[in-house]
Amino acid sequence: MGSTEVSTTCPYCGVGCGVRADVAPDGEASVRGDPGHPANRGKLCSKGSALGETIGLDGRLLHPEIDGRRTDWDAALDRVARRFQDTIAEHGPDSVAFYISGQLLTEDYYVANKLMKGFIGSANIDTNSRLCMASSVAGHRRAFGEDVVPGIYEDFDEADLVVLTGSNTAWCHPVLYQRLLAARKARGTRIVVIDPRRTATADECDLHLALDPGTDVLLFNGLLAHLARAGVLDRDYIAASTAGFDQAVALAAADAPGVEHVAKGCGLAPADIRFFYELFSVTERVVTVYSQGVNQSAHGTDKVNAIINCHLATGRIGRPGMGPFSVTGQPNAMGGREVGGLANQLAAHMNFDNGGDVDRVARFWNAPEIATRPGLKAVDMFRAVGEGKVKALWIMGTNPAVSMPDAGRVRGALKACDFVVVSDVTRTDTTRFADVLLPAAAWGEKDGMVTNSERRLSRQRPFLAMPGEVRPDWRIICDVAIRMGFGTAFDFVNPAAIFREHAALSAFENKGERLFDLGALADLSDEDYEAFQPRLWPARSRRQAGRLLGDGRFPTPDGRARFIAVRQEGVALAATSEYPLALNTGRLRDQWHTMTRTGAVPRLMANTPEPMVDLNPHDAAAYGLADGDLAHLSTRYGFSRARVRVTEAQRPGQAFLPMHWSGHFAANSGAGTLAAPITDPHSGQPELKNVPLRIMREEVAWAGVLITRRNLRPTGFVHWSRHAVAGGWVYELGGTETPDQGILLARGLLASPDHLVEYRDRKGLAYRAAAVDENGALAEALLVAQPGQLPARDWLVSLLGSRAQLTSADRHALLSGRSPAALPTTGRIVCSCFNVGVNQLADAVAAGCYSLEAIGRELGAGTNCGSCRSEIRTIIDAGRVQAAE
Ligand SMILES: Nc1nc2c(c(=O)[nH]1)N[C@H]1C(S)=C(S)[C@@H](COP(=O)(O)OP(=O)(O)OC[C@H]3O[C@@H](n4cnc5c(=O)[nH]c(N)nc54)[C@H](O)[C@@H]3O)O[C@H]1N2
Ligand SMILES: Nc1nc2c(c(=O)[nH]1)N[C@H]1C(S)=C(S)[C@@H](COP(=O)(O)OP(=O)(O)OC[C@H]3O[C@@H](n4cnc5c(=O)[nH]c(N)nc54)[C@H](O)[C@@H]3O)O[C@H]1N2
Ligand code: SF4
Ligand SMILES: [Mo]
Repeated sequence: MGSTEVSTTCPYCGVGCGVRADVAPDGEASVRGDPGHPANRGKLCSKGSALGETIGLDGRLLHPEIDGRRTDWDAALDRVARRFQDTIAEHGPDSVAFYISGQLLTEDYYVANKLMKGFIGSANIDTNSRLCMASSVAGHRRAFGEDVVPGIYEDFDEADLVVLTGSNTAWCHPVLYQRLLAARKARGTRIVVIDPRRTATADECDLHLALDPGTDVLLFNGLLAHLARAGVLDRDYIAASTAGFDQAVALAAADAPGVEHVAKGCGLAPADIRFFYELFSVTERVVTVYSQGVNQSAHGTDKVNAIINCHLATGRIGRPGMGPFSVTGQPNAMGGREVGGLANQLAAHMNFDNGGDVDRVARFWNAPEIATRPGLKAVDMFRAVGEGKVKALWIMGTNPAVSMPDAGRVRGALKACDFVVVSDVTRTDTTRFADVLLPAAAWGEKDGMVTNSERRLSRQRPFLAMPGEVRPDWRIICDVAIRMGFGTAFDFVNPAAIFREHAALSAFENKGERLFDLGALADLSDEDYEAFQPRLWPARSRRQAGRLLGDGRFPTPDGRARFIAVRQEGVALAATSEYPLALNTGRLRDQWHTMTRTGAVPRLMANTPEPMVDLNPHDAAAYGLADGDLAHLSTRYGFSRARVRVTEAQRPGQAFLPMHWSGHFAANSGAGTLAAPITDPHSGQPELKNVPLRIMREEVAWAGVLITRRNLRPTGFVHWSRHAVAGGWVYELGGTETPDQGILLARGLLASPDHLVEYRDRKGLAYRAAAVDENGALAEALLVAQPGQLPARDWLVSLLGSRAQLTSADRHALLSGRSPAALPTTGRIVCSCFNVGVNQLADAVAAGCYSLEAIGRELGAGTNCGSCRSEIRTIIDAGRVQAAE
């Protein structure tokens, strides 16, 4: 392919930014924000801007494998089809399952769903959206009758109050967050952040409510009761458009009898709650944005409905600048919900429990064997795999060995399962369990549709040739379906053909009962599909859609929305003396999930190169932990290790661990291993934000660092973690053995222990070694010392990147453990768009740059995606304090 620019969509978060990608004739790819895309108008965040650095073929799966050995596609597809057929013949359709992903494109998702529900005849297909959006889906269905997000991004521009609850928007939906900050600048939008942690999002707000974990229902019940008491209700709207108000408000008032009661239950100051309730009361244009702090909860669905209740009571839904707004996580979380990829949905917003839907879909698909009841939801599905009830499992585009709660048990289940198929683009902790491994086409190679948080359909278009033998997911699924004998239903020639059928199904016998309707797109030609411009659904006609539900009519049988009476329940698992802390897990600014793509990009690893657990100073002191110590974390499900970061952002009694680290990046630093498989009764979504935790110091006796060009997976170490740097990798090592033994163990990682310059101190407590390549440039270096005694290594890392021939001064320095010259170290990277480190920032502040603008002018930092601005502000504040002392 040439060097023409291709318009496509970012494969990360649900903001769904448009991307222009360009491959130069020399193969170098570059990306920039698409100024014509309505979701981002040209902007990208740190992850989006680094997309060009993620498309290398390092580590890509290029050929199918059976039992770990390379094979050809025919053999692999035959094996998958035959094993699924045999298992179904012997044990019935419910003995097989698919576990898929919100990162698949709509067409992939559609054929996977059609194959399992329509033709295999089981609904055992669930997706990682179960861990992500299921509570929002259930809450929307309870309140609105259908899984509908009423708002659009313009509501962020037009609101006067934006409540961000359980959403670290600044890091997780950065471009949308910057859009909100721009609106705040222009019109003074008030922002309230509700999050137990003081996140980067809470840095810029009028009020931060650091509520106790899991107490959102009480807070919003209190709000509903307050709205009723204060007479801030839209009585006409409640009468004309809703049902169930009296019961809901009665229960809310009983649950939250007054502000003092709410304050106590949520661990908040009464004045702060009053301020929030007052702001909500007097502001008509309110958007309440929510995400995983709401969804990933044992009471997530109730949280969603407690929020929606307040919007229904004030009639603030679907009008400019108003509404509840569940932001989606993955690039195609919304598309997956459209096709019905969850085990308890059927297809195209049709359901098992809705009379006539099963028959309707069966006729449309010509699928008499269609499933007639819901299948297993993710947590139950893996339990059934472990119990041997599900005997053949196909995993596509997700890494459950890392991301599922109780991940240790999930790995055990995968190991025990008779037949596991994995479609992925790279090796992961999950692919280790694959009997058949299928190499999928990746972003940049794939072709299809995705839908973002505001229901906007956008195209992902290829701009790279497919490497090796990879194939797109839809093709792989259809090829298996054909081999299973379902040929005529899966003889699609391209994604456009699948999309047309998906659109036609959404419009099939739909006289307005289902808002999800793409009827106007059912006859798109291949050329129209190719040229498709981003547009919102519904697409019943050619006219562009906008907000939904603003007319006060809802897709329920009587056209009314439902208030849901909810009460605050206790936490799913209470702290005990053995597990006294509450562990919260979630995301970092620059990483994507299990790091299969972002983990290989040095500038995205630079901000937080190691797995860190955040602790309040009070708890750190109580457990004898200091900043930088290695901690041993355990819950009743498993254990992990991470380095302690002491921070006031964390409230006493709570800890936060990022969800990102897998076995590819650390020995044992997973969050999934610690998380509880306890689920919300309505949505089946697991509680991933609160599990009782014990934390202890890990008594390491030695620490090491290996700086190397090689991509290794160390074994036998108590702890290791690694991060990508220019030219290679840095491995942090540590153990409880004596330093002597530690040195022996660490030396085993060196490529050629015989061609080294080495130094060992006489007491055997410190060791330094380096190996050079045939050109005299540094190939690897190993430093071992007692904990806290490791020499600085920035200069060695830069030597690895520069590939310059070592001077004799360098060699001397290597052995003395001191940098040859006072090297200006950038320090830990804060701004990953411009690669600006904490030391440079501190220097600039010392030189008088006291504002974000001044820093931006001086260093560029913070002027692109903006997601580092809160951290820069902290550095400015610290610098000013120092200057004043
Ligand atoms: N950088 C980055 N961005 C991403 C992703 C990524 O991996 N990296 N992933 C994408 C995906 S799939 C998703 S789902 C989204 C998730 O986006 P977010 O939901 O914004 O991210 P999280 O960090 O999971 O959790 C959000 C916040 O919920 C808070 N929280 C925990 N418990 C409670 C509670 O009881 N009540 C309230 N009100 N808040 C609570 C946490 O402290 C956390 O700050 O991000 C998307 N964007
Ligand atoms: N403790 C804890 N656990 C969590 C969460 C949390 O907050 N805390 N959040 C949960 C949430 S919201 C989510 S969304 C999940 C995410 O968890 P996962 O879905 O497990 O995370 P990813 O790392 O994004 O996995 C995607 C996989 O798909 C592969 N892939 C990429 N593109 C393609 C493609 O085109 N085709 C195929 N076949 N494969 C592809 C990638 O290489 C990668 O292995 O984690 C959940 N788990
Ligand atoms: S905000 Fe960032 S990660 Fe999300 S779609 Fe836009 S560029 Fe991609
Ligand atoms: Mo997610």
